[in-house]
Amino acid sequence: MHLSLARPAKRNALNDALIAELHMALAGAPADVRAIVVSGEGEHFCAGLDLSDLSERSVAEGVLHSRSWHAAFDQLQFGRAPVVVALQGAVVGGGFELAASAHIRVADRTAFFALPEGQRGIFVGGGGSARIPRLIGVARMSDMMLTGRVLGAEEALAAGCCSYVTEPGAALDKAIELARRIAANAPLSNFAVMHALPRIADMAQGEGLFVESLMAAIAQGDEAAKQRIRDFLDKRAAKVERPQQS
Ligand code: 1HE
Repeated sequence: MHLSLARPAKRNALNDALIAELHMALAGAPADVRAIVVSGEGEHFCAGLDLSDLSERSVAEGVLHSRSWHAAFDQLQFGRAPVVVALQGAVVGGGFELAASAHIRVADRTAFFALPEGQRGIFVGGGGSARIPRLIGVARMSDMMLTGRVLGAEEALAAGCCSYVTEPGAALDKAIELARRIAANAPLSNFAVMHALPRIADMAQGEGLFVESLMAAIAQGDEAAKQRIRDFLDKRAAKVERPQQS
């Protein structure tokens, strides 16, 4: 399944309607969807919160607004299938928060990552303070928010903002290629990576190891695992290959 942010004239800035549509599209994903690609139309992935939406919100309305982003991005992270996001140009503020909710981030060389909330007098509200430090650490996120530091694609790769960098214009193709690979995995393995792995990583080690054992036993018991292991032993499955030297 492919979802695209389609407000290029506003650099795909996220207003209430777009957040609601994203949430509904993810929640309504067909039961047989195996991988999801999210991209943005135009030269920029996403300019973050639509600042013209911010105007006169009470404190309580502000909390509810942020919670609506949390619900949408939780649906992205903990939905039916892994999400690969294709990034170009601005990956800024709420756009970075959206990208941080995905399972894999592919950026092209035009991508730049920033958290201008500090300059705008606001704070992250789309889950960024919970998710972005898990990618790049509290120190780097603090630097980006306090000083307005902008990371280019290569710097972002080294920092952990994204996992792949492509030539300009090639991020979507690469994201689709990765999504096809994900879709070929056993669904229960993908489920474990999406739903068990981040929770185990948040647990104390003892509890985490126990939940890992449960998840491993559940996955192994599935017919798909038994079949795949038989295929390997019968030399019908691909070997693990060395990466190609560049
Ligand atoms: C917008 C927005 C927006 C563009 N809200 N309208 N986000 C920011 O602080 C980023 C603000 N945007 C930018 O810095 C730039 O627009 C970009 C670097 C993303 C793109 O630059 P550029 O030169 O390609 O486009 P532009 O001419 O600045 O913008 C084109 C139009 O989009 C223009 O409107 P127009 O009617 O004059 O054509 C802009 O006003 C509009 N536009 N970005 C509203 N963000 C849950 S908390 C999350 C908190 C945050 O996300 S804070 C970060 C907010």
